Amino acid sequence: MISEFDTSQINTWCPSCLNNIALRSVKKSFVALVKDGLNKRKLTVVADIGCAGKFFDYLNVNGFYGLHGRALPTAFGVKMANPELKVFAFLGDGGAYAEGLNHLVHLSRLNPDLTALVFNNRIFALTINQVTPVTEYGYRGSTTPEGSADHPYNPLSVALSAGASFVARVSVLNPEMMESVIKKASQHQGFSLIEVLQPCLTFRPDDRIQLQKQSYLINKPASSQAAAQKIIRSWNYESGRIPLGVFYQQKRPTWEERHQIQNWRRLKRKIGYQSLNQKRS
Ligand SMILES: Cc1ncc(C[n+]2csc(CCOP(=O)(O)OP(=O)(O)O)c2C)c(N)n1
Ligand SMILES: [Mg+2]
Repeated sequence: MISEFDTSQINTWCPSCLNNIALRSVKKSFVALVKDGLNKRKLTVVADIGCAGKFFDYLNVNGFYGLHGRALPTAFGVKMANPELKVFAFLGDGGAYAEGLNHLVHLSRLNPDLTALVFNNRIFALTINQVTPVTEYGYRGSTTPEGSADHPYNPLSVALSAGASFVARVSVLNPEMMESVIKKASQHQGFSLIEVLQPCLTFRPDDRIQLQKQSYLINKPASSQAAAQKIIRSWNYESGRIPLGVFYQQKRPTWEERHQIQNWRRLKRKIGYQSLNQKRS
């Protein structure tokens, strides 16, 4: 039952925010994971700061609020400390693609077994409508009244180049697909990146229509990294058709496997803090 993941927190998203649809998909995916045998206590959410971070407020699971832009290294630390946890990071496009871009690159490269859900509304929404690195040229936001003078970059392409082993894009307007991709990502052994297109109805209401008109589903993941780059780069975050689906999935050793983290955790270290202090004095 999805109500087992409800909390008593007051919902402070804007009325009718499409994140509410996504929240339902997330809860349904969590129900399915528990049904498949995952201990609910092992489900762990690490949240960034922003509207996207608030998912954690409305999910009755263990977790941690990171600093803005730092949900990914925090999630990685949680996983390192206890590899038995099933870790999901919730962050926005600002947190993932601006402040936290370096972490996205390194987690893609290092491949720890955790899932990142990046809610992309193409603005810093909670701080009221500033451009992020995936906002299009010409966008009039609160700090760009004359229109943004900069073009976006393609973060999924960067993540793939850095070695991401699972790269997908879904839309909050297609909750069944979102649910199924979350399931696939959580079954994937390694770092899975899901970009969730989430039109902000308050500041960018036209995005909803654009997403409806311009998005299309791809059939299956690309068979090579080069083919995945081609499909990912077919949308430049400004104009044109928007592909949705799992673009790339590759089995390769996780960070935990390569570092034999199970053995590592059993090591008993004698650090000798006292002698360190003596040397200093
Ligand atoms: C280090 C730091 N920088 C800036 C902020 C201010 N801040 C809080 S939420 C936010 C916007 C977040 O945007 P995004 O990550 O895209 O999430 P959204 O609100 O759009 O879901 C910002 C800039 C902060 N809290 N901490
Ligand atoms: Mg945002």
